[in-house]
Amino acid sequence: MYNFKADFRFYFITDDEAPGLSALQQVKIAVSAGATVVQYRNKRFSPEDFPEVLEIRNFCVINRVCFIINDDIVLARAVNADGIHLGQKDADPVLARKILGNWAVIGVSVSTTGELAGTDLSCCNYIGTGPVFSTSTKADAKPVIGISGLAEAIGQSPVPVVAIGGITPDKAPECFKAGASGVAVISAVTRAADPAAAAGSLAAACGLKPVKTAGLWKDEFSLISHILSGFGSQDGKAKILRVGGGDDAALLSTLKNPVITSDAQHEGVHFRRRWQAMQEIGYKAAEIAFSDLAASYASPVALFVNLALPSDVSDDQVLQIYEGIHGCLEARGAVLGGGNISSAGVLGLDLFAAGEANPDIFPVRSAARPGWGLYVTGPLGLARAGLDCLSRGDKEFAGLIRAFTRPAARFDAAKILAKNRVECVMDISDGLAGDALHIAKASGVSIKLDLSSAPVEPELAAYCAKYEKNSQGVIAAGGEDYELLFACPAGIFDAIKRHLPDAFRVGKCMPYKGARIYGLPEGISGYRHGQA
Ligand code: TZP
Ligand code: MG
Repeated sequence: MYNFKADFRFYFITDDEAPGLSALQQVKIAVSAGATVVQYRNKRFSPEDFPEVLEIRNFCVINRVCFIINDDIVLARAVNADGIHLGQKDADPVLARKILGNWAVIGVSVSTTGELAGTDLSCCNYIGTGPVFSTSTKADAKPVIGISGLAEAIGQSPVPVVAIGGITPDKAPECFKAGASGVAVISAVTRAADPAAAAGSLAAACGLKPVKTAGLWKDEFSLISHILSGFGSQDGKAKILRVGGGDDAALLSTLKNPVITSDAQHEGVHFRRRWQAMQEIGYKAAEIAFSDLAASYASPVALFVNLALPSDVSDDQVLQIYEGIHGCLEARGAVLGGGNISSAGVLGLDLFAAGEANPDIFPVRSAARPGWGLYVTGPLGLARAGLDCLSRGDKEFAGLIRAFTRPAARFDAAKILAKNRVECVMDISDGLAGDALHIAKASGVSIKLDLSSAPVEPELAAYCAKYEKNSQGVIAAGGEDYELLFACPAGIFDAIKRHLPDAFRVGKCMPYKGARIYGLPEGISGYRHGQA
């Protein structure tokens, strides 16, 4: 969810009667000036306007501006808008939530405290309150409420308040002083003699600076040549890739015992662009593809990336994704072997990683034996908590958020496990509860989880206290930590622990007893990517 105080400061609404400016032109002016939210408001909407709405939506997405549709839930759904704004006489917010889903921002107009008391705000993320000052833009506007009316509504509203109606750069500071999260404007920009200058003054009054806006990606071939040439020399590339990047296929010269794995990262399932920089999306996709190699004791050699590219991404953003991928490749001593770019509905990365096997040992999930302990290489639950913080717009726990956006594959730990000849290993991507089940099933054993001695990182403890979460539950269900889960005799674990002090015991393997997993904290199953 949004951090409304930061993300909703300058809320621009399109004007369907602005002289000489299309809605798209207005949006470009407002967003370049620094607007943080755009609402498409067109009381005379007709289907011919649809392509323009889509273009506005795409422009907002690539420039990280929240895009909201006025009144029309179906239009909001059709263009995949970030949210909807509803008047008192429009559709029910509960219906909007049902149609647009949990992530949608739902705003409702509430003019007076009387109206506030009579409105069901259970599905609502913010209210728009006004007219604070007199306005001629809305013919059927309610009576002016003034700063005192605004302050009164803010005092009583359970959700953030955006002030609206007759707001100009000189009046905006009073609204913020009264506690408004943002100011919404139409005419102060669209009817100004110089709309760009007016939008600039409004942004300044909101404490915002102009931004350099990005355009949409256009040409696959120029992107590919940038990707192939743009990232300096990859050390050792010539040694690994005899032919690659630009030809029909790559000829790898080094692999004796190839280990191949694939992974996917899709927008809306694994990541959201608002939560992560493009570089982080690329870096994480590559690192977690390599995490499967770490769990197999293999060393990364080459990565192949198929990029699914929707029309709401800019050239620069594509290059930023590859910058992240190359950052990971450099850190892991691997090369980009090739890939493909194709147009698509949603942004996605399908990755194939090739590695060289450890010649002595290849660990599997099916090697656990009754009597062995079940262990992990490091703290669990951090990434899931970080995902939850991102979805709440809570930036307090930077370490947790980092665990979600910048996970590290445990090649260092894999080396120690391999040296100690641990034969049963997997990486934890779906959460301890779900992944322990994979080991139990594959090995034909039952596993009794015991998290009573699991360490709770201080930041995770603070998060659990703040949101009244059971830390053992978060540890058991949390996914995407990419620590290694392994089973071995207790004596071997003692030797490992000397080199991996953060490793700890999470349970034990037993002969099959009728159920695969025992001892799950209450209400815990597995982890679903992208859902906190
Ligand atoms: N709702 C209350 S006042 C208003 C709306 C849509 C119009 C705001 O327009 P302006 O031009 O910023 O006063
Ligand atoms: Mg309306």
